[in-house]
Amino acid sequence: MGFPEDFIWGVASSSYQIEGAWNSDGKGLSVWDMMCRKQGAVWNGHTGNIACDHYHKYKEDIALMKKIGVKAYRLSLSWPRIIPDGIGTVNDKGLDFYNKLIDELLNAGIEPFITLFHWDYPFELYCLGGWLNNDSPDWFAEYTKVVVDKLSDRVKNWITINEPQSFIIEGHINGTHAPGVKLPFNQITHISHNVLLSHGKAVKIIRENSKQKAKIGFAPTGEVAIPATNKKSDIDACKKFMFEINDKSIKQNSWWLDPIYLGKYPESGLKTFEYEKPRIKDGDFDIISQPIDYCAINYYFAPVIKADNNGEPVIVPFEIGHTKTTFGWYITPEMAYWGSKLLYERYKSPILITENGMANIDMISLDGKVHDPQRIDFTHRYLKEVKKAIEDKIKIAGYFHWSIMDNFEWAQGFKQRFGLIYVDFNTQQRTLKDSAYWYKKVIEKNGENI
Ligand code: IFM
Repeated sequence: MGFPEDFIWGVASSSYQIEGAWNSDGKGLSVWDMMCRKQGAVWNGHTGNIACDHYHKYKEDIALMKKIGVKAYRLSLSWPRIIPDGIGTVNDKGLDFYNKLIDELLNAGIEPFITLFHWDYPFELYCLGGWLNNDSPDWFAEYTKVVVDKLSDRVKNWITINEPQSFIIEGHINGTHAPGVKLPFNQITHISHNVLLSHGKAVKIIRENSKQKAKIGFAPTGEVAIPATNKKSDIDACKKFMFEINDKSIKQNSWWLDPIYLGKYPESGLKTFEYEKPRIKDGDFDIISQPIDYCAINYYFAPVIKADNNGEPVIVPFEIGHTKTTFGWYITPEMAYWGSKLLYERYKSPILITENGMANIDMISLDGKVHDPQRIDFTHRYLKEVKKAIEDKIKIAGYFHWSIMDNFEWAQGFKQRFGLIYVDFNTQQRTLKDSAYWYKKVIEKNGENI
């Protein structure tokens, strides 16, 4: 047994990372437009002003996706492109860009998966307090309604929010991502609650307004861990590590997925946060725990965990020389098996791997090609673990490679290349990397060669 016939083989990207056209056709400012203007915020002063110029080159890009044979494309929408002030007047030209893009995808036989929010928050709403403002869930619902009214006749797959941990921790605690602030922890938990309410309200809007039966997910990227051995004690320690919250952090997936799937915050989190808990109103969990269809998850790296003598989790250090990507992230394919297994056991919802990939040293060789054997090996290893999980009866609906093309890697600018397609950022020339041809074969054979 291998990958199911209907396995979704996809690629992913996000609006700010590829679109460019930062001030074209009536687009409003996002917090990332502003962050890029802050001196020293982004490596070498890079900005997403042009990025991959996908706004103008989307047809070419979709033709390349078709050449690779992808079945699905996970894109995100720029909220301020659609509603420049975040709420109120809709920018028809901005919305029309996505309208045309969706048509182009469908004509190419590629299923669109829309992420409503992948970090390019409207700057005008940030000025009103952003996610701290208790109206922010309604703002998100308003934006969702505009999008669903326009696109749901053709789009049936939705991810509400991407990696809340990343944009909250990097953007609101460390200040290294937009909006670049450092807030106290009680405000962080408050933001997290508003983000969860935004998710819940968006799910409701999609269900009530979609012109066809919709499938919806939410994509966190929190702690996933790999047990050091198959001993029960190590596996239990791993679960504790993944789901118990013992430090003041909102990084654990349980902080996000327990409210959605179990209708409550994990007790350990409420206890640890004690005086810094979010203010929970009656009915909030009814909004947050709307049923969803995918437990979406992004996989990059994970620690190995063993149990100490009291059964408590301990991180096992990687041996000297354990392989890393150019980003410095350890390569840990087993997370795709263990993460999927432990999340599936806890939440009993089909897993959708919405991101997985690596930053690599990629360059155009003398023969004009881009040879990236490391990315092929990386992806092969992670997909083997996905296959193993499927063979263990864990429902995994699909896999989206991050990313379809090299792009603006946030505070790292264009330093890190994650794409299956090489982008020359000076000429905007695209070149399919060896990994793209390899992935094409994987898709054609529905993973039989994994
Ligand atoms: O590029 C990012 C993406 O925007 C969110 N997930 C992780 C990727 C690699 O850092």
